Amino acid sequence: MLTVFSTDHLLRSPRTELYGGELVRPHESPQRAQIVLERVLAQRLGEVIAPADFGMAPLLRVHDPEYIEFLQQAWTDWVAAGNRGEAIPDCWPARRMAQRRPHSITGKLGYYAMAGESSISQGTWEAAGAAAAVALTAASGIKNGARAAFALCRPPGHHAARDLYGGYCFLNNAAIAAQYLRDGGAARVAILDVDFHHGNGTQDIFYERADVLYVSLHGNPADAFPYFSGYADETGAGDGDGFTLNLPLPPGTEFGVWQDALRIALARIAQFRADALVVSLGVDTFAQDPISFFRLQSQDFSTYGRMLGDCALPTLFVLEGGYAVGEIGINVVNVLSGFEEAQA
Ligand code: Q9C
Ligand code: ZN
Repeated sequence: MLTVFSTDHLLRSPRTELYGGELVRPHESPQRAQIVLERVLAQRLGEVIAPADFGMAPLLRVHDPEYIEFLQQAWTDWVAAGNRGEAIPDCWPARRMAQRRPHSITGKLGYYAMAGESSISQGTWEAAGAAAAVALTAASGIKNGARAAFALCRPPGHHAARDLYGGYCFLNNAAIAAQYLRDGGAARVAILDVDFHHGNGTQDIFYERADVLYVSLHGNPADAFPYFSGYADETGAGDGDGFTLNLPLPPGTEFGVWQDALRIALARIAQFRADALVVSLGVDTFAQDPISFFRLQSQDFSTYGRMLGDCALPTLFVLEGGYAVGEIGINVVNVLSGFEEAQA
């Protein structure tokens, strides 16, 4: 399987994450991608290539132009305003308040943030742009007939909506890739989100569309981030009614129960008759993940990788979360190797 990787992910290396009332070292760290890359190489998964340049057009198919300008300018504006720490919002357009875009950078942070943990620091925009290019390059492999490709990208993307960042995400890499596949001729694209967290951004981007199916297995939002998205009764709207499927699962969920939900997800994807599958591949479902509450073991990632391979669809894997850094490489590559075993 082809892997696409850019060292430009290193440009996203903030010092802080707002966590438990403290500013801690971020869970979403540069080390994550380096460890996944090492495992890809050690297991000889296949060729590793650098991304091509796709420019801004594919980003603007998914994201709001003013949001992109905000991301490009946020760090510079934050520093110019005299702030000494990293850029963190502290005021949001909550219920019954004006939903307007302020001039002030602090106001803009609140306007565009769906959560407050993800500090913006120097290089965040450049790294997010490189991650989107990684996803697009892997998607172009699928478009050109590859059976599978792996976008080894960070920062992750599935919490980022058309004009929202947060949950460690800035540009929605999987959504940008799915839209690119649609624009390249795939009539129907399915997105399967196996990250522990609900992909509120991806759901929102495609919520009123019947050409991109969004299916997610995740920690019940009543108990888990992002708290305000991912309930089972969110099923799509308008033309997209019935084209979102959320399968929330409770604290302590073991692989057997998770696998039963995956079977439901895969049955819906088969019924949809997708031309291509995009997997939002977060491995924060792992039992030892520091911020999550499912109980998958490393061998379970191989088992479900084989189930994905059995779908026999052109499949793009896009890296999302996974914060047990010691095992992230093993768990990610177990999914990809399981997928390839099923192919064989
Ligand atoms: N107590 C991704 O996996 N904070 N993002 C959770 C838990 C945000 C996760 C706090 C987690 C974001 C891509
Ligand atoms: Zn996650």
